[in-house]
Amino acid sequence: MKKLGNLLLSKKPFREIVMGNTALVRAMIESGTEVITSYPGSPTPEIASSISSIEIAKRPFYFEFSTNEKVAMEIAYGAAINGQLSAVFFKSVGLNVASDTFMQLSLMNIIGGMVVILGDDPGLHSSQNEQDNRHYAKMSYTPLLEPSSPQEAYDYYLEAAALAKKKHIPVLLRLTTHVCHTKQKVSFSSWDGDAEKKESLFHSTNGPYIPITSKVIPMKTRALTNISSIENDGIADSFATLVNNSNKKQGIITMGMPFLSLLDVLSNIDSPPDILKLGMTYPLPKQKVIDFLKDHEEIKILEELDSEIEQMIKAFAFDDALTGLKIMGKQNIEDWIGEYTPEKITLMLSSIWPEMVKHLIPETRKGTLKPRPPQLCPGCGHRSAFHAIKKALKEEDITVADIGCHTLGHLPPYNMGEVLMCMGASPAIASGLSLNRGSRNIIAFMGDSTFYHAAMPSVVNALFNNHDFTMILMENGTTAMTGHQDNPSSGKNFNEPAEKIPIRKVLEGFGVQHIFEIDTYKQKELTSIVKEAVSLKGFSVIIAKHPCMLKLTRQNRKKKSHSLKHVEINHNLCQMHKDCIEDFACPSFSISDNGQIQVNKDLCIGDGSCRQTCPISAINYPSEEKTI
Ligand SMILES: Cc1ncc(C[n+]2csc(CCOP(=O)(O)OP(=O)(O)O)c2C)c(N)n1
Repeated sequence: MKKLGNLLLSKKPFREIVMGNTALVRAMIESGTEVITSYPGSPTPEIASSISSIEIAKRPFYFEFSTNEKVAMEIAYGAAINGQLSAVFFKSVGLNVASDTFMQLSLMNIIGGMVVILGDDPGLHSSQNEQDNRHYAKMSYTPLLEPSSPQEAYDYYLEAAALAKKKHIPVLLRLTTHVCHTKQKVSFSSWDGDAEKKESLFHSTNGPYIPITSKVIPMKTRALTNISSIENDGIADSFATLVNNSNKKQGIITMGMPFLSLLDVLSNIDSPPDILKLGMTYPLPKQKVIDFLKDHEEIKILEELDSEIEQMIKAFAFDDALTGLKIMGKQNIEDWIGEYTPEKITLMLSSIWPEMVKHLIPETRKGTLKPRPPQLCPGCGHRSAFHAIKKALKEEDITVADIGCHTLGHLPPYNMGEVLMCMGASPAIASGLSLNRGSRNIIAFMGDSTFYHAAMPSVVNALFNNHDFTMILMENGTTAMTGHQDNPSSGKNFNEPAEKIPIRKVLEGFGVQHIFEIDTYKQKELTSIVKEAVSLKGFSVIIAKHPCMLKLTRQNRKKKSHSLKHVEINHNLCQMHKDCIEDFACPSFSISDNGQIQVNKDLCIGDGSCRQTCPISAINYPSEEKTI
């Protein structure tokens, strides 16, 4: 990692195989970005991992993981109106959280410039929806760049930063999962390494910064004027590339990852269609698009997710009264869903131009890899919690999940969490459910990062409006789902040790009357605490804590003295109740060919949380094995 850090700080130009997320960090350094903020979410956390490879004292910028995306964006904005070039990055749905702030950004005179990096997730590799954030660009009058490769992620960041600085605006840089995670040999430029320390430049007269009713119209006019100048002054044009220019009949307009898939598909075709590859997709390079339309008889638009570009292009054709031209965008529901892989593009093209691609229709991929369903890790405290909580609840009780590793509790055999929405939503949804709960108990689950991210207002609301349910706060001291980023209950931030903000004290400060706290490995006690909590009138909270065992095991493995324990089944005792497999469901257990329960030593971390689940204590550590 240190090697990567040194490379990222190299003053000389270099070429290196890196993923898109890492290429961005070098671009941040070269462009003189001074403040970078984020909240973790796939596919972007590796931007932070790359940052962490640079020694703190040598980082030419400030970086923090903030408590949520809105806070992250506001910090970046604050820095940018003080003259510092800033960037904020997060996953697709992060923009929903940040949108209340984001929608005003283009109204302000952001003197330092600001780049908003989005990790959209077509194909839902790790998200709760497949939202297409390009809508936000149009909605907020913010220019939008869409790189298709790590090289372009780097190039476009530099362009985005330059544009943001020049026009004092926010610029959106939208990457998708594969652009973030693909590796490519990227050519980087030099860096002079002399980040000049600027003075604090904020002054209210630099504004406008106050979007109150009477002042917004000129601010909006300025935002629209900026967009119009980017469209008309050749800036959007400079990101458009014509690939092939020899097919007067068929043309394809595309961008981002679909462009790369398309190149794959067309590599074997003798007379491929012309391609107009767009880099800026809002505003569109209008004249270039119109010229391309005029030059062809049939146009296919290939864009993942929604029909953003298609609608704009069809409007251009209409306004320009282009006739005799066929523009083909989305043709069926599948076209709106998932990544545009080479296979998908081949199928799409074969339905419109069968002659062209008939020899390319791929064989349906045979499933050679066994699907690996998501599951809680061996030793996960959440598993112990769900196992214990289930014992305390009645069949008709209602459990509301939240976002995090603990979401996996909805899977069998736990079936804990029958409703899920977005980060921090469970307490308020539980409040709504509790309004007519009858004799049913309502339980909301919550992770610690999520508590600080978006749940506190609904916890306060539960108290304010006297809602009647139990929240189980699964505290593992980290943001586990996205790769163990620190959060306010971790006792450190990205850069240094930080005062741990104890959830219990926060809840006490809010005035929660019924707070229980227990280690989730104490399953019996947890079961009785849940029974007690749900029997109480009003809002109660159980802090069900246990450190994230994946994180802990990794840390321990680095220690030389560490030796890994495993549990074993005492086959003399085992009566095949199978609670360890069927109820507790630790992936370390399975049935062997001879019909006995076996422990997979590659998976077992020896935590022993399973031992209490066996009714006849047949799970032991080797040294304590009992015989009948
Ligand atoms: C608005 C938003 N931002 C980020 C994410 C990505 N994300 C998924 S789970 C999660 C955090 C989970 O951490 P925590 O609540 O502590 O639960 P744990 O995974 O540790 O159990 C995040 C940040 C998201 N889904 N939505």
